[in-house]
Amino acid sequence: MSVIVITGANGEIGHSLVEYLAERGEKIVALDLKPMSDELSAKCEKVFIGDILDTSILEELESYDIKGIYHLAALLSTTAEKFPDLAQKVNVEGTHQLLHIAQKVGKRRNVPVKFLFPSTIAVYGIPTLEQKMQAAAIHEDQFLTPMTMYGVNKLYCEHLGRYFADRYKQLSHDKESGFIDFRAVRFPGLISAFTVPSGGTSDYGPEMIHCAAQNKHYNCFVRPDTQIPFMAMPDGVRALVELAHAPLQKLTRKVYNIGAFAPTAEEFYHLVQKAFPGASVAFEPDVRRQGIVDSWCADVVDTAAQNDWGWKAEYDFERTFFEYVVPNIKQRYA
Ligand code: AKB
Repeated sequence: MSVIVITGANGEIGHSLVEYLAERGEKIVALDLKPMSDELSAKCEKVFIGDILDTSILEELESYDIKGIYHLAALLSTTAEKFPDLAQKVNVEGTHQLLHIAQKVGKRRNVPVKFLFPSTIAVYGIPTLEQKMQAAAIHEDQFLTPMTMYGVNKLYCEHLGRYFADRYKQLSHDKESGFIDFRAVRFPGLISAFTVPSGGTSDYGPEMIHCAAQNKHYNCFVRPDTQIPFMAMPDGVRALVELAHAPLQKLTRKVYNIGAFAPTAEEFYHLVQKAFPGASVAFEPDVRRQGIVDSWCADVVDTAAQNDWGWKAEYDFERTFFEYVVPNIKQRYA
């Protein structure tokens, strides 16, 4: 029985991904630091609760016939900035360990393990706001000088994945590379109706929505003119799974931008008001978090993903609010 491993299964993307894959009959082995709900656990063959660096868990993981890994466990940008050394351990060493497992399992089964890696727009670091607005939508190979530990970690892991896939132990006599099929998407800020994000810097968008849905006031920590790309969670999950299923020969790169919509914080606020009339929001920028978001791109060019594996977001900004967020979130906070 071959399984799919999902790390960070209890996180924002993990929740939706477990449900999506379980509905399609996949056997899931989940790992998370925090216990999962009974409902979510019931959708998995096996649940490991513990640290991504726990060697006993990693050894047990390796004994499974793993066909794919979605390695979602990570500290996001704001948390990683507060605890950069921990971020290095979790984000980089955790990925390194998982790549090792994938390589060994791929070699044992003689079938490459698909390794899906959620990277991020935080890998971009644009020096000034003027350059950011001038550049507008950017390609995968521009401005790769991240200004956060999280961005640095993720960019390094993109390279680590490529190295493990193509050149791992390239001077050894035995064949050691070719046992991992590494693929990554650079996620924009994600909006989920079911989970509240924590530790990210794109969190102002979803936080504004979740506060409005609960009739709570929200102090937005960025300026109204702040612009970065966002995406509805169902599109984010679908992107990962569609990339996983894309024929390898069609892929011209290992790491892809994926875009959906790119509103300013003010546009976000206007739509929140339309969806939740009476929403109370004040803009009280936090200089340091603002600096992080200002270094990220205003939007992305995702033509490579469109051309290579047919990527197309199904949810635009309005549809995200009125067909996904509002009906589900109202139920959640009813
Ligand atoms: C964060 O804000 O850290 C994440 C991201 C953009 O990758 N949501």
